[in-house]
This record gives sequence, structure tokens and C-alpha cells, in this order.
Amino acid sequence: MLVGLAVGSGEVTAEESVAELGRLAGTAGAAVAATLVQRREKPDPATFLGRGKAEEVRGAVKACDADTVVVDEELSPAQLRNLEEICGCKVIDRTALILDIFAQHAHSAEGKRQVELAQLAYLLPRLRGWGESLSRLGGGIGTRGPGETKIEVDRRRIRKRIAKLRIEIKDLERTRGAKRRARVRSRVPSVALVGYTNAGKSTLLNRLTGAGVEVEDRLFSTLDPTTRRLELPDGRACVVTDTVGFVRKLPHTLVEAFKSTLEEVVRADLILHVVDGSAEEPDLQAAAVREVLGEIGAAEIGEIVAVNKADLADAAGRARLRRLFPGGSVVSGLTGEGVDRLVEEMAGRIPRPEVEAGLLVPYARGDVVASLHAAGAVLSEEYVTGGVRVLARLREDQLARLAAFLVAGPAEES
Ligand SMILES: Nc1nc2c(ncn2[C@@H]2O[C@H](COP(=O)(O)OP(=O)(O)OP(=O)(O)O)[C@@H](O)[C@H]2O)c(=O)[nH]1
Ligand SMILES: [Mg+2]
Repeated sequence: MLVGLAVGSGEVTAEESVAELGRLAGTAGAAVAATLVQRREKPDPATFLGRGKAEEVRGAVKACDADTVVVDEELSPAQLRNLEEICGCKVIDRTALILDIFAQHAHSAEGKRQVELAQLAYLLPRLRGWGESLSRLGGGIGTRGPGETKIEVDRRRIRKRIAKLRIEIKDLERTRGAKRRARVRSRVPSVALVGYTNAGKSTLLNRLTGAGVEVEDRLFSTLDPTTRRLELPDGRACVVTDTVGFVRKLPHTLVEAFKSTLEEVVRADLILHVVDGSAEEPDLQAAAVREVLGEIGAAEIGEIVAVNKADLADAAGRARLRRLFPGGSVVSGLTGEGVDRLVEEMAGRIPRPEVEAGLLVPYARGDVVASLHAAGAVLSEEYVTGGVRVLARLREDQLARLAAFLVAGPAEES
């Protein structure tokens, strides 16, 4: 049974949020028996819903023969305990549900550890209520760990495990970090695919690069970053990284635990924000994504919006999408529509790589040297016979303009 609270006037209605909770529950393998949305000024600090309503839920749970109540917010440890007591069945919150889905979908060594870390961080303050329900009600959603492992319920052992996981994640991150640094050294620009879960990020990566990443009509199918090379129409190349999708009320413990994965986004030269054009409120999903981007420190990175699933929209729908996303490209990762134009746009927005070049500028052309200084491009200069010998860091277009002064071609970077 799904339970949501409508408080004040949030942009996303409680009904929509609970409908999404239902899709999350479905992804976790649960069937929704009933839904209840309660209007209240603010959540009850002790029982979230208020005692009377919680008792009503108890009756409804019995009537529809449900075994779990899923609440559409993160509950405090006390709320969780009290609600469970009144409802007489297992209660989990939105956070536990999302963590459960992540646990089921984690494949890589790093992903599994990140999820377990997030689960344990969530579990630690809630141990009492949880431990009781674990022994009383057995397993099921909210109690499953990554793979077949059961999540630990002993406080002291959890703390030890958390410390160990942090170290292991750091180690695993180091490998990926080395690859990334190699790219930085060779100055291949990077593009991060971000977007709401199920927006079509992996489909678009596959369309762009033939990556062969798993695509599924379920939430959070991608947890591990995949990076592929993409040749741009102007002859340059970039790397595109597909990574974990976002959702409203994305649990903090997850953002924390997935920091190393999200680094791929933070370090990107350009963000390709994939929006599901077929969603009810694509603009609100985009806003939720930007909120997370802000949280992880990626708000300042340049962004291109790709409004995806255009094949599902009719003329009126497309017009609406163009209105909602004025600068966006309307595309379909499925049919390939608009993708060429999108790549052109990416090429235009990806910073041109800079190269080191040696120049010999005759003394008569002091203006050239001055302009190089003004651009902050000069690495070193030396007065020699025939002019100023300048080592400069230049973009390709600057290099072309200065071709006449070039002595040692673009130096290979070490
Ligand atoms: N009709 C249509 N469906 C699409 C399009 N792009 C993706 N899909 C479908 O949308 C679903 C999700 O696609 P994915 O590429 O897995 O989405 P994602 O953003 O990677 O999702 P997560 O990794 O789960 O966050 C799949 O069923 C895709 O087939 C599109 O352009 N048109
Ligand atoms: Mg994906």
C-alpha cells in the first residue's frame, strides 16, 4: 500500500509523486494493492500521517491484504517505528525503496559497495525499529542487500563495515581515476550524459557510439558509468559517459555513496541533459535533475538539453516540448531523429583543446606578443636573435592565425 502526504503547494503534486512511487515499487518487484494520499499542513513528527489516519491505513492494509506500507518520504527513525506499530505491518519509506532497487541493480564491484554503504548509512540510525521488523517480518523489500548478501543488523559490525567499504571504494575509484587522468593528459574533452531515470540516456549513448549498454524500461537500470569515444563531425573526438539517473527526493546517503561515480559528471567539459519528452511533467523532472547537479557541484558546467523520445510526440506535443525547452534539441534515441544535429551542437559547445606551440615573433611584431600575454597564453618567453621565442598554450583557431610565427609545431604534451 502506497501512502503519500500532500503538504502545502509543492510544484509536483502528491498524486504524481505517489504515482512515481508506484513505478519504483513495481521496479522493486512489488504489486500495488492500494494508494492513499493524505492532505495535512505538515507531517506529524511522531507518526508522519497523524494517528487517526495511520489507524485508517491499518484497516485498509487488512482489507486489501497488503503486507507492506510504502511511504513517499524519508521517515525519521521514530516515525518509522511508530507507524509500523500502528499499521501492524512492515513500513518502508521512499529512501529504503530506492536503496532496494539500487541493491538489485548493482553489478560492478564498485557499485555494489556504494549501494551497501548507502544502505548501511541509512540503516544505522534506524536500527532498533528495523531490527525488530526484520526478525518479526522476515525479508522482502527494504531488507535486501546487493547480490544475495543480507544486510547486517549489528551496530558495531555496521560501523566497521562502513569504514571498510569506504576504503574499498576509494581503491576502486583509483583505477577509474587513472583512466580519467590519462584522458585529461591527452586532452580529450568529455561529455556527461545526465538525466532523470529512464529518460533514455543509455539508448542515446548506444545511438551515438554503438556502446551496447543495457537499456531497459525500468528505473535505475544503469548504475555504473560507461565511457565511449565519439568522433565529432569536425574531426575532433570526445568521450561520452553514461551514468546513474536521478530521481526526485534522491536519497542523500546515495548521493554521498555514489560520489566517486558522480565525479565523472563533475569533471565533464559539457553536460548533455537527456529529458524524457514523454513524461507527464518533463520540466519538473529537468528541475529535479538540475537540483542534484547543484548538489554535486556541477551547476556551472555548460549544458545541452536533448528532449528525447520525440517519436512518441505528435505535432502539438512537439510544440509543447519546444516551448518548455526553448534551447533544447528534440531527438529520439530510438529512431535516431535529430541525433546528427545534436552531435553538431555538441561539437560547437565542446571547448577546443589547447596545444602548446613554439613561436618566433620578430621584434617588429610586439603587438602579437602583447596580445598573447593579454590572452594569458604565454608559458615562457626568451629574447633571441631574430625575435621573441614564445612558448604558448593556444586553441586551434589561435594557432591557425599565428601559423606564420610557428617554429616548433604543437608540442606533444607529456
Ligand atoms: N519511444 C522511445 N523510447 C525510448 C527512447 N529512448 C529510450 N527509450 C526507452 O526508454 C526506456 C529507458 O531507456 P534507457 O536508455 O534505459 O534509459 P536510461 O536513462 O538509461 O535509464 P536508467 O539507466 O534506468 O536511468 C527503454 O525502454 C527505452 O527503450 C526514444 O527515443 N523513444
Ligand atoms: Mg541507463
